Amino acid sequence: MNSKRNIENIKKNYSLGIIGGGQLALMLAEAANNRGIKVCIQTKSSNDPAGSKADYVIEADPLKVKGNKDLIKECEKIIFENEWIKIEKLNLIESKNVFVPSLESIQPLVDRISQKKLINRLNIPSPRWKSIEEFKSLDNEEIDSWNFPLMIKSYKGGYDGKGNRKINSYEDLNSFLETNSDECLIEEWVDYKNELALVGSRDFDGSIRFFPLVETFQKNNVCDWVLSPAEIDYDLKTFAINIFSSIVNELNYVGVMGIEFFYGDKGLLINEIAPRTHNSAHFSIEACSSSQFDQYVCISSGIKPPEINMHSQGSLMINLLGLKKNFPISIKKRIELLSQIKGSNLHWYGKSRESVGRKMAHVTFLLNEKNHSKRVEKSKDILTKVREIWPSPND
Ligand code: AIR
Repeated sequence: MNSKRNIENIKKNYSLGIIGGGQLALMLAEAANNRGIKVCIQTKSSNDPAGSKADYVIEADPLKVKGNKDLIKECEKIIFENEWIKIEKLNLIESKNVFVPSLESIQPLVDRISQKKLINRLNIPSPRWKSIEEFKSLDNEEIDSWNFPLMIKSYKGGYDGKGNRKINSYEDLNSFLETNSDECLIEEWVDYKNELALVGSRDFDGSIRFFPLVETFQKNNVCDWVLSPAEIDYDLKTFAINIFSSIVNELNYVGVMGIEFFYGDKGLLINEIAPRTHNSAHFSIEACSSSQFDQYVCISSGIKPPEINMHSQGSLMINLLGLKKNFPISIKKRIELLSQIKGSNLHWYGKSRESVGRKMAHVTFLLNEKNHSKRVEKSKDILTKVREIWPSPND
């Protein structure tokens, strides 16, 4: 792999700093290691997943500005592993131009309300929504037009369905509005057929590169497995690509972004935008000429990112979530057994604590069948084998 660095006059100790130390930071640090790029991370503890792959760890809560400043002192460019950041505080830091993407471009995406406002402003199809305030001022007739069930979503930190709640009736709605309505919005319920996701990158020159559009399969709001590529027609794919491009261009966004879509009778609707690397493109580590982590590392370190091509006809990525304490097969054994399945590429995140539903690892298989339905068939076979060893806690 080409490890030539293009940043001229690197004056600081590390080329890249990462705010956060979870599995996404781990895979970013691995991508940086592959290119010989030195990384420093800011995370609570060196024992966090990315700790083992970083050249240096600033042990500080990613939300603490003192740690952010220390990171800036050490690193040429700073990237984010997730959007749980305090933009207002980061904006006050003098050398804020070290962040990739810039704070201005990430700002509208860090909370759900501003995300939805952006989506509406660009006229991109998405589920109808209202803030709680606005909803409270509707009259009964207007509320009737919304139909139950409704979806309540929290403004922030709502990944993997955390903070989501289904409202089935007026009684539910009233008790919700009376008690804990702060920092939430109300969304119409969407009956979709498929969930799709598109991850891509945009570099400083404005060039956009895409990973294949994928189909994601969720259980209990959490991604269970991902099939790449999704079987969709050309028009739909073009529409998704146009949506992605409109958003990154509008924001002058540089880095990697993931967009989750619903697809059904109402066509393609944006569910959510993730201003970061995304679970739905983990397959790119094995299946593509450059992974989503490699793209972000290259772009932020001044290396021209490689074009993205898929090495195989398709791929299957399966999430391995934490199980109950008394699960009969130990983690060590589960990993050993999964590694023995032919074609498995296991990524263990090194989390010290297994709790139910926590993302602990994932496994990717390349699929060589030329035909989509054959790839689905093969995926179902593999899923059965994997789930015998490591079931989903959401089954
Ligand atoms: N993450 C961030 N947004 C969505 C996801 N999946 C990743 C980040 C973060 C980690 O999940 O890498 O650090 C947190 O995982 P956990 O298990 O500690 O909640």
